[in-house]
Amino acid sequence: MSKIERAEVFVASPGRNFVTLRLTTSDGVTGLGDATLNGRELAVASYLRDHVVPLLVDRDPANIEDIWQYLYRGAYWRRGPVTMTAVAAVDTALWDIKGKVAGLPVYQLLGGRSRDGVLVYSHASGTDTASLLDDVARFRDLGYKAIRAQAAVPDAGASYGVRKGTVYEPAAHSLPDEQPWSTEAYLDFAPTYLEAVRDRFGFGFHLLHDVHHRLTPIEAARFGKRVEDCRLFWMEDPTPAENQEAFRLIRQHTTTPVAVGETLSSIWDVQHLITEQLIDYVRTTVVHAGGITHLRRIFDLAALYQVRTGSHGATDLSPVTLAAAVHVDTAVPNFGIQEYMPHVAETMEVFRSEVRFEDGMLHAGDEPGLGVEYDEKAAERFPYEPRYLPVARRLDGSVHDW
Ligand code: KDG
Ligand code: MG
Repeated sequence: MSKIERAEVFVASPGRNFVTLRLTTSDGVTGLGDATLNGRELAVASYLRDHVVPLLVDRDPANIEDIWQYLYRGAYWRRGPVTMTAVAAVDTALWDIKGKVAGLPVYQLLGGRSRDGVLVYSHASGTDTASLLDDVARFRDLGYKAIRAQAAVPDAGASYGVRKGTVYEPAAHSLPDEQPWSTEAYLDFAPTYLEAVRDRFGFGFHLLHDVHHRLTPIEAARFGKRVEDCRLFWMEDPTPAENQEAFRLIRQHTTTPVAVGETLSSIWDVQHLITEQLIDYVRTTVVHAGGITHLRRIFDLAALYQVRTGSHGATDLSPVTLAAAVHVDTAVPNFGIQEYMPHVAETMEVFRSEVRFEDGMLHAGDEPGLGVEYDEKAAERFPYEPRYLPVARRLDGSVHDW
């Protein structure tokens, strides 16, 4: 019987921080898992090194489900982003190993190909409407068939999702950047730039928008109703999702589709959103929702209720997660769309990935496993740097959801 012989946790910052788990079996097969939790990286690294690695050594890497159950139920303290990211890293690495042992790409182990490629959306942004329109034009020229649009709200400081220079990286400071927020200014302005995008470019591509948890349910209902003529593919995270019931109010008022899930880590967190059809797209990801095993379980539940997938894919999810996501997306029947923000060159020096972008779609490649290699020598040139996500404050100084 093959055994897990070694489990190594790498923390490095090639362009941004990533935590990566590498498992090696007694037969010399390696598997990679992403364990990055933006702004809380070392908590997951410690959870893995101090509490999970000692449990893995000598286990049979073939028993993915049993190891998943052991780490989830066996911890007693289960769920939550730190735990589920650590479990995800192990699970993803085990699927990578299983693919390599079988000589098959992971999507084949998940039931094979359901589609030719994986439709992606990327991020256009601007400091005002005119620069947003230029950016949308650029993404259309690059071949994207789906584009998310975000612009800076006048007089409300740094809005979510607006790029400075060539790369959007919100976790840019060694302590949280505090950014002002005005709901009133956003509600007045955001619909106007979404309308300007449709006026200028028409309806021949998918348009998305991320509200990023900033509105109350009734404000979100008003926003969704106001932008119905823009025919958004989705409005994302219109209100925080701790209270799943909150989405019922939004649903009662608008036909704008709703996407939720990037901060949620288990099937229980999305259970009512899915079974009561309060959302249209579930955005849970491999890395933050317990790996391929648990994500597949969420997606299968979603399929019963005509909820489609739309996995989170910002650059704080490493190329290992992106590859794993594209394998899952290739196989599941209820795939909707995949978020895609290309990683910077330093990141791709450390992670060599088979995933390819072509004509608005990502393709997984046919290498056995996930098709990603980690260059630990290259990673040594990029030591970990403490970085936090921003914190939002209303104009009266009180803390708001970022
Ligand atoms: O780490 C936080 C980011 O991944 C998040 O803010 C990005 O909302 C996001 C998105 O939709 O990509
Ligand atoms: Mg988002």
